Parts: sequence; structure tokens; C-alpha cells
Amino acid sequence: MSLQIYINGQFFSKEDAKISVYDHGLLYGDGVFEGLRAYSGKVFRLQQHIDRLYESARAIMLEIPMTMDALSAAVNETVAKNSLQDAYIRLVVTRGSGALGLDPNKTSNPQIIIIADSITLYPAEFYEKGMAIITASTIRNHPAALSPRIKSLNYLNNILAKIEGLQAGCVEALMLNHKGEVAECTGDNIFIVKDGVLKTPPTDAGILEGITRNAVIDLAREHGIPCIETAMTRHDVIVADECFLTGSAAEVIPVVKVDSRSIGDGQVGPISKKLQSAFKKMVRM
Ligand code: PXG
Repeated sequence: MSLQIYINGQFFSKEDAKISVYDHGLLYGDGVFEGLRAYSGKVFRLQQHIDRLYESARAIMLEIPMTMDALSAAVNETVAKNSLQDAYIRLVVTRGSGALGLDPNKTSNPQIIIIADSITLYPAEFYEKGMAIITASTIRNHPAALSPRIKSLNYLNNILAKIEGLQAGCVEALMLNHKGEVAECTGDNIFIVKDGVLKTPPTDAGILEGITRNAVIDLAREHGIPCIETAMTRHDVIVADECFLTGSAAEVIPVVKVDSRSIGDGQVGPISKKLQSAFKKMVRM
């Protein structure tokens, strides 16, 4: 059976799952989304993803025509329907189709789409040996233009930064904010370790408040690793002892090089390793 995709309460096979070309999600990137994971058939931190989705929607004045509980149930149903154990889930809410023109009042029917598919992770070698990133010249969205806390269907600035990374042979790229501080990577949050202290940019640095990021902060506290949310610059990353990224897709992935410079001794550090395995354990419980 081909993949079953949820659209507005109905399931369609992958080939038949279609949305109007008049949808403002397509025409203007007018919509919000979430990227979630399921492990052993159970969605990781589902409620937090649902909360963030509704916050994103509220921020763009998009009313999701479904209760949070009903949407959570639909996510679980989509995973179960496709008999997936470990899955990547894309939850999308668009403004819906309407007249050509920006006016969201001229749209009706927001579209709710849930895709649950298998996940392609980064190569295993990156998790063991760490990966290299570059600093992109494309900055993260200015918070006064479009808050990076909104997971909107407008990902172009991150895509441009991702292209910069790929052209430099890196799968992730570090993005600075409008003040020149470290924000995050194109689809992952960033942590550094300096003198035994774990540090990550605060939400007001213009980042998406990652669910994996928050899980790692919880794990650090549980393991007695001091952790602070603090503004940091590229300099702090360059002189860090350790660095890693977090995200629903990437989980916890060590970074050993930035802009061709080794971080610390260029090896995956002990705190990165500890949190990487603690996270693995957490999601598989
Ligand atoms: N920053 C940005 C800009 C993101 O898009 C994260 C951080 C990490 O957040 P979570 O909540 O996932 O820990 C994201 C999340 C994909 C994909 O398909 C992207 C994300 C998540 C899942 C899949 O590239 N981005």
C-alpha cells in the first residue's frame, strides 16, 4: 500500500494527495508547519509541537479549524495508518485557497496536511566523528520582519544559507542574527561547551525555540551539566571546547569544524557524547 497522507480529515494515497494551486501556502508561503519524529510508533513531545504550531498560527493570525486534541489524534492516526515505527512527520497548515492577491481574508478553508514518512538521517559518520559547518553570510530573519520563532512556510533565508553551506561542502550552516550574534543553523539549534559549561543562544537571539534544544537543556540539568542561555558570537564558537547541533531530524550531532577551523582538539568532546547518548536513551524510552 502506498503512503497514506492526511488532508483535512481524509486519507489519500501519496499520488492522489493534492492541494490547490491557488493555495496561499504555495502562492505566498502563507502557512505554518512542524517537523516531528516518532520513535517505536510514539511521537516525541507531540504536545510541545502542537503548542508551537498553534503559537505560530496565532502569530500569523491563522485560525486552525481543529482543536489541539483532535490534531494530536490525527498525527497519531497518520503514523499508525502507515504502520511506521520510526518516522519523520511533517504537519502543515496553509491559509487555504483563495483569490490571487495577498489578502488572507479572501481565502477560506485552511488546509491541514500530515505526512508521515521514513526518515533519512545524516551519514552515521557525522554522528561519530562530528561534522564541519560554515558561517553563512545570509543572516536569520530580522525578528521585526518575521519572527524566527514562527515556524512559517517562508524558509527562504534558511534555504539560501543552506545553499551557501552546500556550496562549501557542508550540510549545515551557521546563521548569525541581525546583531551579528550566533542564532542557529538552517534547521538546527546550536550549543557550545566552554570550560565545562553548556551554552546556547537565548530565544531572543532570533531563533526557533527547538523542541530538541529544550529536551537537551532538560538532560543537561538532569546530568548536572551547567547550562546557560546566553548571547554568543562566532568568536565563541571558534574558541569553544565542543559544539553540537540539535533538531528533530538531526537529533544531537557534533560539530568539529567551523569555517575550516577545528573546534577544540577537532574530536567529538565528552559532554557532546554524553548528551548524544542521553538523548538517544530519552527518545527510545
Ligand atoms: N531551527 C530551525 C530554523 C528549524 O527549522 C530547529 C531549529 C530545531 O527545532 P526542533 O524543534 O526540531 O528541535 C528547526 C527544526 C527538515 C526539518 O525537514 C527541519 C526541522 C525539523 C525537522 C525537519 O529539514 N527544523
